Amino acid sequence: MTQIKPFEKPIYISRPPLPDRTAVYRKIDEIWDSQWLTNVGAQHLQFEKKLKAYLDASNISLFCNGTLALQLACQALRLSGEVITTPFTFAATPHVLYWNRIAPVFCDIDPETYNLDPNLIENMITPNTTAILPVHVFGYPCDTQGIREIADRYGLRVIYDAAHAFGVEVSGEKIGNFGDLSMFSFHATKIYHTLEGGALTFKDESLRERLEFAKNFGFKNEENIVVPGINAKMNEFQAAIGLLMLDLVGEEIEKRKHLTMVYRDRLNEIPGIYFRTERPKVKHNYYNFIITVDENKFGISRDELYNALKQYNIYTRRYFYPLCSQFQCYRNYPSSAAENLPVAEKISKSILTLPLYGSLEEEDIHKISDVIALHAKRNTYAFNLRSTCVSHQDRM
Ligand code: T4K
Repeated sequence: MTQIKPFEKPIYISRPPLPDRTAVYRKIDEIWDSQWLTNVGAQHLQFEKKLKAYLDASNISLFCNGTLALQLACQALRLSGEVITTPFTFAATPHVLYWNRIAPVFCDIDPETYNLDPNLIENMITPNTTAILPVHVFGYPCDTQGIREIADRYGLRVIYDAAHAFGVEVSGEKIGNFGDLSMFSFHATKIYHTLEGGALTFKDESLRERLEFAKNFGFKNEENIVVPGINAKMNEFQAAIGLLMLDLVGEEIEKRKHLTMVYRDRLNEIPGIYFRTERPKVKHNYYNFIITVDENKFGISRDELYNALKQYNIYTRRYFYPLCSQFQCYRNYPSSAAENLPVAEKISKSILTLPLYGSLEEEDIHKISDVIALHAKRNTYAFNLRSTCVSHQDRM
């Protein structure tokens, strides 16, 4: 078998883009001079205004992370009973329901988008259902129209978990403008980040006051504590990084787009490796690069490929495996039964997130693709070598 040398340093699925150090030092000076570190200081106010414009949102509220933002969004909308959501997501999505004493009801997903299948939502609605919580998973937008039609028909609220979807647009509309409310995560692993952080965008102005109380211990003023709120405020350092990162996110998306095209070009010819391409009318953010592995056609299973890549210092992730419906805390829910979620079960067992971030070199993508090709049943490596791998061969 042809030899490929492992990467000298580990290659992770993601690395955060970072602003220039001197710009960060200038921001630290501003914060130090103000001696105002949190509780809605100058950076927070400035960031909120700029982000609102960037997201073209009617209303916005900033948070210390996306999970608490989503948790308080459920409270602001007065959700209770049951909420229909996807099992193919990060743990935070059903957990926020659980923390609100709401039962997550898992609905199967669409095999193309990996998002909630609107045609199946209706079957999951009961008299206790108060909302739908879809996720724009990996930044691919949900069928927002289909979801809205069902929600309208049954008088349900819609909260979008848009943790992955910063910068995405559908038919020219910014992704945060669908449903009653959308949550963005600004965790370090996201395409746009504030170290940790999150935001809610929403149409109904009256939600703003509820959210402000909820994230600041319920304080209306020094003497009036109107709800048993929590501390979910974004601090000045997070807001300052957010301001600097807004100038960089466009470039980061462009770099990831270019690297995505290289992956697609290289992996296209490998049997049993599948990936998704652009959706009509969508401006994508190229947040990450996802493949599915068909063991019969490729030759080895997804898990074998995941382990094989590790030998080359390539650390992929199996987002989202296991499904949330398989977590110990949810697996006994009636909707968690595998027969209820055939598409999600299948995708979860074959999915793999490959490394993708702006500072990754095009050559790195070629080498990762070479390693994948090397493990294919019908070895495409010799073919690839003629076109793109010669430089790796030279370096070996
Ligand atoms: N809804 C959805 C759909 C979500 O995906 C998430 C979060 C949320 C809600 C909640 O939002 P937040 O409350 O987090 O704002 C990561 C993130 O911690 C999590 O934010 C994210 N989703 C999830 C998909 O991924 P882990 O535990 O898998 O990440 P971790 O620490 O293994 O990092 C992945 C790779 O990134 C590492 O191998 C190396 C690299 N990395 C990571 C960090 C933290 C860096 O290079 N630098 C870093 O600082 O959860």
